[in-house]
Amino acid sequence: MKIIHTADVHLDAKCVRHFPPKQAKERRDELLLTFLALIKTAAEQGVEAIIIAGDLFDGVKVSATARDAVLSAFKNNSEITFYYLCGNHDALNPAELFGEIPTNVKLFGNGFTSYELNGRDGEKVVITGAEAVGTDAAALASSLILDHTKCNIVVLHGQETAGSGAGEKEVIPIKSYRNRGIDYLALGHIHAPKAEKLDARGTYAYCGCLEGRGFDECGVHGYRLLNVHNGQITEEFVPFARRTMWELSVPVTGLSDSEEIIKKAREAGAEQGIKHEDMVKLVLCGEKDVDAETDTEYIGKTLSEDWHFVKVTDRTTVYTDYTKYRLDPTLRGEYVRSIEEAVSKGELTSEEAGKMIRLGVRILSGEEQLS
Ligand SMILES: [Mn+2]
Repeated sequence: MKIIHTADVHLDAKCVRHFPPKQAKERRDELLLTFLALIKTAAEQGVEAIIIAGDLFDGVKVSATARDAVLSAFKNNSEITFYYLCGNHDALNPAELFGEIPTNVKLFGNGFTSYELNGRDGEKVVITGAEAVGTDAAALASSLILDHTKCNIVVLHGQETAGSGAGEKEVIPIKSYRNRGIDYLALGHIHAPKAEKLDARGTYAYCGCLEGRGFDECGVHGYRLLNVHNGQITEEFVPFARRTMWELSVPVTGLSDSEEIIKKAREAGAEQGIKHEDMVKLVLCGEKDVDAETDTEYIGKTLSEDWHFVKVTDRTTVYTDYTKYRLDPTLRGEYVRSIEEAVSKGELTSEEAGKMIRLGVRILSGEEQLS
């Protein structure tokens, strides 16, 4: 029997922190499309259950589009049982949100609730979960009672902790779940995938979010596929996101213009395996010579033909070679020398001086208009 573990889909998340409005809307649509694609894949592969370990929705504002699409997908895939445990972001009660709960959708409450899942191949699993929001984590852990002779999956949503969880909410004291008869602890809340041994018997795992919503969610995203055979669970992480977010650092030290930076960024992207459909935050770093021509807008626009979306962030420091201007008889030389003097007197920091020189030299060379 195959089971999918997903979580942190965050449907209807605004996505505006990292993207302009157009891309944010596109990303919102894609969160929904990928979740629906996951259900389609599950149906095609004969997956019998999908565990949603919290944060299916992002908050109180749920669009009619997302609500209706999710409800239809649940109803149209009656051969799959959905175990939907609400996380801290699922602000709305599912029964109120959907107006009905299809029979193939199982919900959890504040205390542990167990469901028996009988596979078409005769495998049996008990799926037990509790919505930890607002409950003392240590008390919740101690209230778990499982039949050790059965194959047990436990579902929780929260931040793992090495502590006892006493007096804490929305945390999961991992050690309190050891030697409790758990074969697989399906977790949600942390957005990067992770799996570790729980004890001699079981594994605990975060599946991570299904799609990155911004450049703070870089890296591979997908779901975990569980296979139950002879009462034993084996699992694997399956990459599934349609786009990967990347933060790509490009050192520009020694590069003299935008074209050279673009070339270097393309090389770095190819080295990392960035694909055409991916989204990239390009971070220019290192020391930029004050004479170097860098047009971040042009760089971003050019690379947007290589990758789906590119945001350029300039974190370079400016390097000024004052010796080049010592003998420059023009107004530009005069200007740079006056700034050098101000730096030596401590009236300007070298960073401020670099900015002034960069702008001043371009204006004096007629490249920039003083407007
Ligand atoms: Mn969460």
